Amino acid sequence: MKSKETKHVVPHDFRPGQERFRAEVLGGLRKPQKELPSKYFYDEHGSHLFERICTLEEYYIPRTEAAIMEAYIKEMVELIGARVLLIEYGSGNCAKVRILLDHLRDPVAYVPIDLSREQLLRVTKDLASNYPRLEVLPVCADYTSGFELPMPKRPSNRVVVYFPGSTIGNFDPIPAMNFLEHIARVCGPGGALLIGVDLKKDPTVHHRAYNDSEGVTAAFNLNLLQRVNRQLDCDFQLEWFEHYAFYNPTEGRVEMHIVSLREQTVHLGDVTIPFAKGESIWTESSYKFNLDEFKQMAAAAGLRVEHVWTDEQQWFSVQYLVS
Ligand code: AVI
Repeated sequence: MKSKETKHVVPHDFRPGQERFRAEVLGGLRKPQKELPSKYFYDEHGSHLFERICTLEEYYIPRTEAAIMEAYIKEMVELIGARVLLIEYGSGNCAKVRILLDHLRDPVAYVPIDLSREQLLRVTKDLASNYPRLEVLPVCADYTSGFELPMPKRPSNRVVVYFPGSTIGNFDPIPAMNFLEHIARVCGPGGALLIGVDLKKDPTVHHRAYNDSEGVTAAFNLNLLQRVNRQLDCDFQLEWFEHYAFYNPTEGRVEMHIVSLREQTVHLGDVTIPFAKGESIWTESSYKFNLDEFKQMAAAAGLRVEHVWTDEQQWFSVQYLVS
């Protein structure tokens, strides 16, 4: 008979297949402003690079969010209450959720949702041994598309979605609002969302965060082309492309692009993709908010901001929203 741990680490698998990956890459590269979806950054190597970004001095988000969580965890778990079903979108290495798991009162189950199956398998195994009473129900999926949530064995008092790291900033405004609406539906009446939201600040701070001195963000960005080469029979020549990131104050977002350093042609299977010198592929947007902007977007999605915690400099916020 299989051990309890072995049973826990088999994720429900709803990963987008190779066909969808190819269709989305081709669709993006055929647009007048070429683009690639940022969700594809996170293959094994990309996830590893992202973990390194999270340790960089310039990338203030993880440490600022962690400090807010540590300072106010008691207030947070008080609001969340006992016996909740906790769902995390884009759980990554599941490092951030541990502070919640350490303090929540008798959580019924934890559902980490992520695209990286390897990472999910690894962290789910660790969680099962660190939190033996907790039912861990991993789901391997693109959380922006529809999939079924697993049912925990025990009934819960409330469904709480945890969405840290300001990943909401990687959605454009309308999709962000739609996604919050989707979360409100998942939580149901009486449910809640605990979300990390990056705030607008001095643009030079934004700029440094996405142009680090060690070039890790550049490697993270360019790894997307390497992934496309590896998985889709493509021939991007990495030395002829360059990372480019800047803060766009009109739109309130950091834009990451990959710029072609010369006129060139790339082949994806039998499809030819021409690049002019200086032409870019837009790979990511990271929207930054002020508290009122976020409140309004949440309200349009049917969520009410019940509490906001910030750091002293007001660089980042953790917010508790109820449906
Ligand atoms: C995951 N996401 C919130 C990060 C961000 O800041 O937009 C991804 C990232 N891109 C470059 N550095 C970090």
